[in-house]
Amino acid sequence: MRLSLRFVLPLLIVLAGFAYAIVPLVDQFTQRWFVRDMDIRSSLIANTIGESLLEQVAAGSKAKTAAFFVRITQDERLYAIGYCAAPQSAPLASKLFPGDIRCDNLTRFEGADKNLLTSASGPLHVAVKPLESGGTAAGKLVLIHDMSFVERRSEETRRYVFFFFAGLAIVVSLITVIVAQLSWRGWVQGMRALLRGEGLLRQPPVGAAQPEFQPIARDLQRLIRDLENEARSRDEGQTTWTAESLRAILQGELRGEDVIVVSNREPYIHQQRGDHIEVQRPASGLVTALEPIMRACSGTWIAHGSGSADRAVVDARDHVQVPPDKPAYQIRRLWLTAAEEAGYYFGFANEGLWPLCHIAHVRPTFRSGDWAHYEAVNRKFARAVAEEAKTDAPIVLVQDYHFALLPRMIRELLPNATVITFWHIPWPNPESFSICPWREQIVAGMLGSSILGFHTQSHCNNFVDTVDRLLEANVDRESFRVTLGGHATAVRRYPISIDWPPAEEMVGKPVDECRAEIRRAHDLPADHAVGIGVDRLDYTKGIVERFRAIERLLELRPEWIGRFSFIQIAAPTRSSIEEYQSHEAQVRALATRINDRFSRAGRAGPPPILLKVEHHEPRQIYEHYRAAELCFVSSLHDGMNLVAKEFVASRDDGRGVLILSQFTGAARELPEALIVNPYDADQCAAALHLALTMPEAEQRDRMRLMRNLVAEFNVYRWAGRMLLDAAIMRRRGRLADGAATAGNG
Ligand code: GDG
Repeated sequence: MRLSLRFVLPLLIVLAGFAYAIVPLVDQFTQRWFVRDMDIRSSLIANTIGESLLEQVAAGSKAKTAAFFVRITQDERLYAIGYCAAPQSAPLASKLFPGDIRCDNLTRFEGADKNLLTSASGPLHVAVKPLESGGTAAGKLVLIHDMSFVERRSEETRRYVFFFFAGLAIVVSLITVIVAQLSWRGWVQGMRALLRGEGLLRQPPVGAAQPEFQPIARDLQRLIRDLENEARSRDEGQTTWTAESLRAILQGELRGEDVIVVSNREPYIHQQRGDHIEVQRPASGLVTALEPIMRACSGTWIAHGSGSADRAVVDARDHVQVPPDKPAYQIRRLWLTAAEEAGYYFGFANEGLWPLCHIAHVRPTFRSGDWAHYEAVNRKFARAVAEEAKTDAPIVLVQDYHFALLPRMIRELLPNATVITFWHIPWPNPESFSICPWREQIVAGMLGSSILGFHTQSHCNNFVDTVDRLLEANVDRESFRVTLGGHATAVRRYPISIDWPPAEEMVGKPVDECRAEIRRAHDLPADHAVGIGVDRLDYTKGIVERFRAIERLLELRPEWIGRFSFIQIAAPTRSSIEEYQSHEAQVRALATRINDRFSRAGRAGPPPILLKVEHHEPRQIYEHYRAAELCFVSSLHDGMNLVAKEFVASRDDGRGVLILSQFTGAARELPEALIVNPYDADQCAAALHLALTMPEAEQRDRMRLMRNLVAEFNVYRWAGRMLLDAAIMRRRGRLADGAATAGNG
């Protein structure tokens, strides 16, 4: 429709122009040309025949003159001829000479524009030419030409001109259509690229580079980015991030769109305990962070059903509503065979990618069989996403290193989905990552995401460097956007956090009660100093280094022997992996050795290390945080570390000291903690002593600053920022699609 209009419109304009302006103009011109022609012709005839005519007139033979006239008027155009010797005389004239031309009215026809006469036989041209003989006037010759041929010629010329203009109009229309098509497509593509943030610079709209547009495109891009940043900071400045504000974003910005989370670990595990079923919350930072978000948005969480009673509680479509006491969203459980779990989860994810991404000096193990399972399980989850999606454009939050291939697979099944992938662990430098045999596939799989998030800017930098090293992708370091095969991924930093304010059930019990109960439960005197550590029993958490630091404290500051104990909550994790088994054995042995050493030191009293290798409920963990003088996080490498933030959140009494490894993402946000190098036992021992002796006022000052930060940068902001960015991206996408649809219409 649009195309035909573009074609027909110029055509109509040209033809109408022809009818109204060109035709009269052409008529006028042709007539003027022919009149001039007739004048010249008449002068020529007069000059040629003038002399012999005068001779015949002088000879007085009227018959000869008539015959002379007949001969001359045989010329098909010369209609009639006449001679006036004087104004009073009658004209000597040929047969068709019009009667209304007389010798006394010849002056009527002597002006340039007065020489036309209309007769019964058509238009006539009258030329009056004075004759001379021997230098004196000798009458006037009247030459009358038939002008009807002018009409015919004019008609012919009009036809030619019409065809010429019609042809011209078609050519003009075609050119208009082609130019319009090209520039519209270019404009649409340019706008799309701009909206994607790639700019016209990276993908010139019509193939060739257009350097003259580059500065404009760059300015435009910058302007859009500035506006977005402004909007962002306005959002951040104004919004207090809570479950409610997150819900408002989901319902407002995202118009209640379909939200699907995919993670390996499920947020609620149903375990068979004898004849009853127990619901367990797993020890996982990821679950801790996502659970409040899912409560807020009521979506679907797809995860591996790993509990012994998981199958018993699901419906026919493998769904179960959670939390059990107050259902707010649903889990879709996926069942894995033992071989799949061994290859995908324990093998490739935890023996390959986990040590690959953490600098903890444990070598990764790569097996092609594990890789095959990893690929197959990722595909299985992709199919589940497609099954669970209620629209063709859901928002899918893909969690962690178990699903590096999933983003691309989802995009293949649901090209319009907005895939937000969050990588909860660090991303190593390109050299380290390159030892993975399937490095390219992993990176390309992740680049199926719309947004790819890491905790810190250095992880983003490492990822972008890795892409640059491994793939032929377009890497824009200014906007941190990577384009692979025409699809763009925004690589962004979203530091994860925790629920704020902490739930009443976590901090409801007064600190004094917590102190008393925890000491009582562990057989510690009421005034005993307590330190706390809470981790999965993972070699990256630096539990061995932590114990060595405690040992060093007791060596350097023996006054703490018998007066200070460190409670280590160590949740069993990945225990079928050999590395984890030997790590657990090492941790247990070290705790025993240190406890033995300082019990033998002669001073009776509680052991310095209380190692609790068992699962705890979040409420119990918070009770421990609130009971302790200090919390020690000594990770050798950690994406963020939520324990540090939880400890801060739990201390509404303003007391307690956080000792935090410099190799955690959290160290960048909590500089008021005592930041340590976990490999430096002396430094850590000094920090322990400092924490145990820190004046209350200093504790409060540090704690206040840290609590302010965690309150402001809570988990709702983490999720809200990602979802807002996704909303902006979807809006841009819709704009670009709208423009493209309009362009194709
Ligand atoms: C990854 C990254 C990143 C601990 N023991 C038990 C238990 N926990 C809870 C803690 C805390 C969480 O587990 C552990 O948090 P981390 O941050 O240390 O997390 P990782 O599991 O290593 O997770 C990490 C995190 O993802 C989030 O992105 O911070 O860097 O490695 O919430 O309280 N919870 C329960 N029982 C326990 O025995 N229920």
